[in-house]
Amino acid sequence: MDSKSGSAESIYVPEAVQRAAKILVVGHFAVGKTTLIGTLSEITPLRTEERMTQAAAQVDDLRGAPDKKTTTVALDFGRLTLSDELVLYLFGTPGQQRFVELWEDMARGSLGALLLVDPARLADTFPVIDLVETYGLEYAVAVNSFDPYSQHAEDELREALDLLPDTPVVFCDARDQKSSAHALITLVRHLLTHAS
Ligand SMILES: Nc1nc2c(ncn2[C@@H]2O[C@H](COP(=O)(O)OP(=O)(O)O)[C@@H](O)[C@H]2O)c(=O)[nH]1
Ligand SMILES: [Mg+2]
Repeated sequence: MDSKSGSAESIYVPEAVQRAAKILVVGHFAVGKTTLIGTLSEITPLRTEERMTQAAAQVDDLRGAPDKKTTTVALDFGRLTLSDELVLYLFGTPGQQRFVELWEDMARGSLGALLLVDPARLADTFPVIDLVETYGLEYAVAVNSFDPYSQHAEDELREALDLLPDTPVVFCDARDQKSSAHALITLVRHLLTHAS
């Protein structure tokens, strides 16, 4: 897969594409959703980021990302052609609880979710897992490791997040195309095994 190949950015979906799938990229504030979609999307992602005001800084916990200046107010949108016939539409969905109503719309018709997790802020992931489960979405966990020196064992993480044994866990760097693609493909494989 080489999504950024071609002389110019391919804006239009090739005619051969028969299937489109909607995938959500979910996770708490500042876990890397916008970064991952930007890394993977073959079109310039549509972003609805806004500069954070001091008021939002009170609401959005900045402990893990003190330099973060923008926050996703609605969603990110990107596109990735996986094969000649299958195109994925990626929707980055904010994890903040105040966006709960959005989930209702976003979850409709989506195949599943890639749940981004920062192992240093596991507690922030619980409400997001609740949302994913409330809307009955199949998901895979992508651990976006911000601290290269901290090693997190997969089984500890599974236990902490109380994951089902067949929920995939994959480690990734949202800034890296190969790594992010691997995480997404892990989700798609999981979804395919559950589709029948
Ligand atoms: N070190 C590191 N920083 C990252 C990684 N992914 C995202 N970031 C940074 O973390 C911050 C929050 O990421 P962002 O994609 O905006 O998070 P979002 O709120 O989930 O959309 C940004 O400054 C990113 O550049 C990663 O894998 N490693
Ligand atoms: Mg964002």
